[in-house]
Amino acid sequence: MSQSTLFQSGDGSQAWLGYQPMAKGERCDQYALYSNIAVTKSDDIIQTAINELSQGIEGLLGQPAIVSEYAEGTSGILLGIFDQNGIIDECFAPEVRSAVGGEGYAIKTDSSNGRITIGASSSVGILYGAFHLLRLFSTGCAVDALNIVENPINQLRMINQWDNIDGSVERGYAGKSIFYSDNKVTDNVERIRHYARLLASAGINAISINNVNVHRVESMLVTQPYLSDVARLAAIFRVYGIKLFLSANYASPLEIGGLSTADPLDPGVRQWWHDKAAEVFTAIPDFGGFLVKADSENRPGPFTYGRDHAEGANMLAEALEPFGGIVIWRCFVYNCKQDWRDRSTDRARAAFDHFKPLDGKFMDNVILQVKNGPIDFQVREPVSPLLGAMPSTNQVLELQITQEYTGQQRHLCYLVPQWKEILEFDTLIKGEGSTVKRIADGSLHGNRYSGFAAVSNIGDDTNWTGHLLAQANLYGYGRLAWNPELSSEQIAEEWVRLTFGGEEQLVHTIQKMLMDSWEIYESYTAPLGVGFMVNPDHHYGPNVEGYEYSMWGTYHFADCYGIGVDRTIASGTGYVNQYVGANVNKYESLESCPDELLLFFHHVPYKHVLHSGKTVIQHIYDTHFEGVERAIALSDKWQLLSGSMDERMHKQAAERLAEQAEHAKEWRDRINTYFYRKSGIADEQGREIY
Ligand code: GCV
Repeated sequence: MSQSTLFQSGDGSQAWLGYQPMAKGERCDQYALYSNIAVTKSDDIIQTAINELSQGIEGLLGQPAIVSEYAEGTSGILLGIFDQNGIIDECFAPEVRSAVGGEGYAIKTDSSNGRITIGASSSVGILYGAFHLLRLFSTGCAVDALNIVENPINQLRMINQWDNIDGSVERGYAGKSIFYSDNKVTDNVERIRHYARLLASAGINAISINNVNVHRVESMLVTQPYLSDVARLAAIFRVYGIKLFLSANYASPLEIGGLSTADPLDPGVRQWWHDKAAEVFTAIPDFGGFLVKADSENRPGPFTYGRDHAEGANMLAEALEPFGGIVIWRCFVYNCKQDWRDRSTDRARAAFDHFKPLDGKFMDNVILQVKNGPIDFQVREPVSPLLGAMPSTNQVLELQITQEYTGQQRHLCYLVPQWKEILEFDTLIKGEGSTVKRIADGSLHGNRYSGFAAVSNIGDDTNWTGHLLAQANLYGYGRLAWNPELSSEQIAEEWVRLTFGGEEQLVHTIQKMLMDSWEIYESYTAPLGVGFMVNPDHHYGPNVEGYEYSMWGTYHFADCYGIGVDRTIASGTGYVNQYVGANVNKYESLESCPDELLLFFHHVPYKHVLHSGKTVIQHIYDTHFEGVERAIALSDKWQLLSGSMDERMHKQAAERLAEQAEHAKEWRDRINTYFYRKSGIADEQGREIY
């Protein structure tokens, strides 16, 4: 490999915006034609686009870009908004201009006058167009005949930080918060600005900056002096086209407002929130609104006052409405004080049972945020039946980028393939084609608001995500939220090229490692969709009975005869009935239930034969033995890449992959031993089980 293709200055801190110097040659000469940047009219966001283009061009070509105002005949990259300047309009046919939506853009090369024009109907469209062009440059694409029109498919493309003001991050696996330390908003905003760049470059347009579990000090983010600090952060994100939201504590009127109640129907409470909204919007005129976790896992909410979720959410929505704000209300509501002996309470049923009856009762500026599965971001779950089940209510899909249950960024688990499966799932709610992606993009029900939200996976670790390769999940989330039609392979390849350069062997090795990783992780952890089997509280590492007798409702019911949760209509909790049409029969019947979800829906004997032809017990043994071999192979493949990237980056991932291989053995041995002892059935291949 030539020296110039190496990623030279890498410690992972630049993530996918490294812009390493290109090798001299044809492509480099082609890009050099576009190292002038001309602009017809600027503002803060367009200025951001110019800065990004300048930085990218300088990094890639090794020479500074020249920025100027557009003058007749200027060549290079031309930026402008439609209907403001004839020169921009002339570049694009009227039908192209009208096809570009609020956040979209068009890019066109006119090689006769050496110009690439980025046109949009808004400044943020120009910024997204600039990042698109930089992506093409950084991945070595030809730019001499561009004719691109792009619009985001999803409206809300949001990131949720679970950061606490003491500097910790709930379910954070990459160091401390970049936003807070010692009960203060940080003054060190450079890292936050860089984060905004990363997010915008992947297409993110909204962020909530504090944990949904809002404790006492965080509750005061809506009051001075904290509010001025929040406004400072909002300004950083604003120039990247990202709207700022706060997670709100439902009991704020009581806890920080000096009132004796937080009852949503109480006039004093309503007035308190109205005044609060006015104060926040005075400080941050383009504030997004509140994200709320209420009556969930011991957080306060309207239930305390005998009110339902619609009454609870609408009270906040009314307060925010005059200012254009929205309420994002989470549906992660279930009984977290369950008794394992009570077989009629099923955590999986809870969100649907709580919210479905409220369809049509929420105000227009309320959005319900629904986790992708009915339990909690397991390596394998069915799609939540609540998604799409409330046609008259705005919904967004919630994903988890942080790998709480998928290896905590110590194991490699590229989640984009999992998210793709979720998006392609056909709910059948309005007949065939009622896929989750059409619920998320709003086209199925035509709601006012829709989109994606996801829990971030970053912290103050140098490489942002702890495991270097976990950056692919953050990048992939943004790209998928922008365009769910992109394939997992495409996104992986794009990310690898941007992060490590374009050496083909390296690109294909890392892409393949990413693509295999979800299946590998699943194979040595909880089998066949049953979930959990992790250590309580921190959720890392195997513990088959870690949650089996606790209050959280996450049981597998393994005994000496069999395993799995009977959620059928015929003999179980009836959860299956929350699905629609053929999906009901698919999950209800043992014959048609997919193997990978079998134990989520059915309790079966260990000798039950899967569609694969194996018994459940043999499947457990085989996948756990194979999973370890495959985890070791991941580590070996990475070793072969030593020398083809900066040693620091190589080392970061090498250490994690080695740990994964070791830890996979622990998973294998604990799971296999447990089920061997429970079932008394030996491995057909006589492998070592303790
Ligand atoms: C922020 C799970 C996690 C919690 C998280 C909760 C939620 O229970 O373990 O850390 O709390 O989900 O999504 O609200």
